[in-house]
Amino acid sequence: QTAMASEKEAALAAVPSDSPTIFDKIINKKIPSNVVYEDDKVLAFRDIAPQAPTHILIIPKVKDGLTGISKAEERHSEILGHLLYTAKLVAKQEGLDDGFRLVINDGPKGCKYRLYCRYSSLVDLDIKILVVGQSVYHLHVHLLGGRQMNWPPG
Ligand code: IU
Repeated sequence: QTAMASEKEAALAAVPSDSPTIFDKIINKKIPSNVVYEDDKVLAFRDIAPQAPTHILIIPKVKDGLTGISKAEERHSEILGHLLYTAKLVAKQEGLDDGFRLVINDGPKGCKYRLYCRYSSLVDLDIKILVVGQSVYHLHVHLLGGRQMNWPPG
């Protein structure tokens, strides 16, 4: 642990684009992640900023234009079904027998939240980021559980 701790605040508004995202590096294992389920079509890993005791992202390994659910075409029906079926399998694997929530945020108005990250590998840095909108343009299904979920979600 580093002795010095500093704090930085930034705003992140990701631009919708079909370019590779950090999720490609997670799929290719260039960036480590906590994988909980994997098959030839999908990957499920723990969210780095969990919003519930269980917070897992389920993503297609091949993006095929699916930057978000709003870009879905008829040809994506099979992978979309497989993502939801995988969410059910992972929920079971995580012991979420009393309930859970699946979320897909889409586009600039799909989501807004304050994210707190701690980077301690090189420097001890706390970062507060105001995330406005979907932040990673590679379709992902959030699986949230382990606590009572509220409605409306805000
Ligand atoms: P979105 O608003 O649905 O686009 O949120 C993206 C999610 O991806 C968010 O919950 C982040 O904490 C999460 N995430 C991650 O788990 N690992 C990463 O390297 C990055 C984002 I960047």
